[in-house]
Amino acid sequence: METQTQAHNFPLPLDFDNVSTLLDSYAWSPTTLHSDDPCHYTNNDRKASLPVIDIGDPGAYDLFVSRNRVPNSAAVLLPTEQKLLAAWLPSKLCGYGSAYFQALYAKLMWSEVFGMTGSPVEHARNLWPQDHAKFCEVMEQCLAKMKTLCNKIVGIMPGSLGLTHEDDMNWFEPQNGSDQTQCLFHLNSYPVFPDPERGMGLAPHTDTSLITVVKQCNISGLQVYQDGAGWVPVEQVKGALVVNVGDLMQIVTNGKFKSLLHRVVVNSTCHCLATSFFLMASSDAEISPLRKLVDSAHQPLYRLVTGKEYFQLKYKFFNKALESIRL
Ligand SMILES: O=C(O)CCC(=O)C(=O)O
Repeated sequence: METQTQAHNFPLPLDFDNVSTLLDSYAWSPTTLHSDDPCHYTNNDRKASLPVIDIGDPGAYDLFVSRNRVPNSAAVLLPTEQKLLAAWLPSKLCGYGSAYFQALYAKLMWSEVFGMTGSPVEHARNLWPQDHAKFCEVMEQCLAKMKTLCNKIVGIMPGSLGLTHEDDMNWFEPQNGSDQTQCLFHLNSYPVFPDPERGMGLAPHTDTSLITVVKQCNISGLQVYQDGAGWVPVEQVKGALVVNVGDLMQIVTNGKFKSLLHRVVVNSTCHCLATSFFLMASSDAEISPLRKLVDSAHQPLYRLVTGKEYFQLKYKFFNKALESIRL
């Protein structure tokens, strides 16, 4: 059985409160960056201007923000020794730790994440033995509401490619009693970093998900990679959540929606708390380009994979996982 001790083999967050000097292991420079990241410095002349979409749900932002502000601060601001009681269990994608791709980069990221799939009770009980009910109640409500919101967004997106619901957009809806999607919720923490030019909150990556909904913090370090422009900060839009396209969406839309290469940089004045909600495929869901997007002029770009197989490929090939299933 997997134990908290085994989980310690995975990179655990540093005791950020007690670091007074910049440790070399956290100091990034262009030469230490992954080859997928050709341009380390931020292009501050540009802002990624995002399309703002009103999905007709006036409560969506408030629901996400007001409900999870309290749990986020309650969880990620605990003392390190307490957080270690709920250290990451890889097979459950739950608990405290660093992003799974930390091991692929030579330098360490200045961030920590409290991850949850389904119920956080087991980990929350370790953190607050007598007092976890409220945290769990709020997080479970939030997970359920976010899943509804994400399904709505995912239902709308193929429509913009000219598909109707009958076409075959219902592939992610429950079939034969089994749910085709699963969710992963991350409470992200990016403490103040002494030298932001050399710090990396989350290294460049694409998400495995269909879509990811991000609630940025006030001074967000979220940046996207744009061909020709390099790393561009994401414009903050008041009252809006950011929706990232993930790898699975690129597969089902046969490359029409592109998975977004992004990263998070740190700053020297503000401890940022952000939240990411990933809508994933369940492990037995079968994922392939939608039939209506494939014809003699548009050959399928990707072979069929199950959710489980793609998660394994992502662990193995990381940002090259899509290429590994290319036909
Ligand atoms: O924390 C953020 O601002 C974004 C997080 C993110 O990109 C991710 O979790 O993949």
